[in-house]
Amino acid sequence: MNSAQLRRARAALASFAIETPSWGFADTGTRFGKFFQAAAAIDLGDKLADAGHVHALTGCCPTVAVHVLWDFKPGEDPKAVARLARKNGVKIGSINPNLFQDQCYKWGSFGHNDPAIRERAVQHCVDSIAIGQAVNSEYVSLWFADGMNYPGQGSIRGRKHSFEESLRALHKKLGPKQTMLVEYKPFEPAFYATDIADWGMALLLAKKAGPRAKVLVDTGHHYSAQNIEQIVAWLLDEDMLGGFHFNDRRYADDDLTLGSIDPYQVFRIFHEIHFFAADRGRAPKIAYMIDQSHNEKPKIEATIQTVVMAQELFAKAAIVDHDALRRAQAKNNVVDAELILKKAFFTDVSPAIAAWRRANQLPADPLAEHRRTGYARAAAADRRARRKALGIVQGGSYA
Ligand code: PSV
Ligand code: MN
Repeated sequence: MNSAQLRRARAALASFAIETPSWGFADTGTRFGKFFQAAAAIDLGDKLADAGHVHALTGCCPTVAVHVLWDFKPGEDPKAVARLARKNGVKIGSINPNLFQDQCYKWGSFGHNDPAIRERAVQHCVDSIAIGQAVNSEYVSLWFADGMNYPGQGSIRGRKHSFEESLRALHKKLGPKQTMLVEYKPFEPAFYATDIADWGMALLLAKKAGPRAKVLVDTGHHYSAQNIEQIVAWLLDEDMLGGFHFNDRRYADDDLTLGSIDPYQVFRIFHEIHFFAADRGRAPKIAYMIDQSHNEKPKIEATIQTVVMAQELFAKAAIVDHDALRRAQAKNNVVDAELILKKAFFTDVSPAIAAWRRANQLPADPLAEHRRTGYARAAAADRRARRKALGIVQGGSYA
């Protein structure tokens, strides 16, 4: 790396934070089964402790996303949760309402044909907005399992109208500092027609909802050959990119560790963001978040791997030579333009990362340091004993 690259990579690292998901620390799995881990978090206290540990090691994950139904007991004081987060060295980040588990949502939530169910779903989101305000969180992140499994089951246009109406009603309840993120996903659990199936639908709905609604791109929620960075560039240009849920994938929404399959894709996404910032002279405001659940890897290790990979790829994308790229593009010099991206991708940015970690009194190797601390071993012992005391029998051995 030359000194200009070092400077740019350091500046990028200083500006980069990524939110961890509370659910990524707990026992989760596939719809076919779960393989339990002794060190998995049992409750929100454990999740926040794990998130705090990851932040202490990486210096890059100051906030934790929470899922309202999974993390908040009925009647729980959100301010107490915020205090617990602070005690663990983190803050509560995006609030994720849950519109897919209650029995009443069998035929949908915002897209349900019964106005009473739609109202109930909107009310749950209004309650989530209030939680967000109590804990000073900026983002309410909406994902809908709504859709249909069979042709003819319902009116596609009717459901679209219900979404428009409910999202507009919800937008009115946002506080002045809150942003509402609309996530899309082409499949699962609805396989014939998901109501918000792609970025175009999310974009239209967000635009109709109001100025503080933006699109959330979950990298796993795309068809195999889809060009995600193109979607990102378009959303940026429209000032409609609100945030990311990062993960990698091979076939569907499989939540693999970021960059484990295709790090170059993540690099290309970050490149579009840095290139946009260079052209506009301002960095866009984007909520970077992880959305991964790990069934095989130890959860904290997988999270650290993801964070470290995200930092590395963000730094690599920051050193793309934008002037040279613009010149190559102006001359339609395809080979040079491509090589400019490749050169940055293959540059070893570890000197910049090492310097940034040193400057922030962080361990040089967060994963090695995590293993050295014995945190997972201690968590496993503690949580195994607490499960026993609580009478939680999950079967199998807690590896
Ligand atoms: C749905 O697949 C999703 O991506 C949404 O963001 C949910 O909130 C999250 O996964 C739950 O893991
Ligand atoms: Mn997601």
